[in-house]
Amino acid sequence: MTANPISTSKFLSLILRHEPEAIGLMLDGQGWAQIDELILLANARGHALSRDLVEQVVRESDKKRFAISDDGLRIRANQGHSIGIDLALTPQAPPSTLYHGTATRFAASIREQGLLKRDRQHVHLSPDTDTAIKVGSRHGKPLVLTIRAGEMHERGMAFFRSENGVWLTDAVAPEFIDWPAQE
Ligand code: HQG
Repeated sequence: MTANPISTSKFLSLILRHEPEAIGLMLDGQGWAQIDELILLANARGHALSRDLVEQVVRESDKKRFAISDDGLRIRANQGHSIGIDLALTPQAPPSTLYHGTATRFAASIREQGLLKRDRQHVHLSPDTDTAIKVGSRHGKPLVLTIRAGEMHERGMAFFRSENGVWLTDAVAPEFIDWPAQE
């Protein structure tokens, strides 16, 4: 049974970003699920979920991973999807510099190919180095790359800012990446 906030957050990430069909849930084109339906379907498959638990996870998520609609009826993941969702974000000008946290083992490949979105819908960029170190540590020894986002934007690349402050773009070519001196 899924009952505590951390396992519930992981379960909601899986369902709302990657595999809604695992419990027979349908998301709309912008990634929203009906909360009542989500709860019913989850419970039917042995994942203890309640309105209170959903609200607690949304409220307490350290990265604001989820949003509840203004009418309180629907929930979606703010970013991180692998399935074809149009978050309907408006392109906006990024700060001149953003950061990407990765692991040292990916360095050679990134030098050659730049940053690719791989299984996700976007390349994820952080507004500060602390966040980038955390993101990179998930994959191994962290490596923080500096991305000249302002320059990319001037050259016509679109940037989006998700509701939880993650910057999203399609790809980052090697020429826009500055490497730390010791890498
Ligand atoms: C790497 C978390 C080799 C890329 C975080 C990363 C984030 C390459 C990995 C969000 C490459 C993909 C996303 C290339 C990229 N060669 N490796 N050409 N291009 N990579 O998990 O950015 O906790 O899909 O550097 O906070 O780590 O889930 O992306 O290391 O916002 O809410 O390929 O997930 O949020 O890994 O993380 P991921 P990410 P949550």
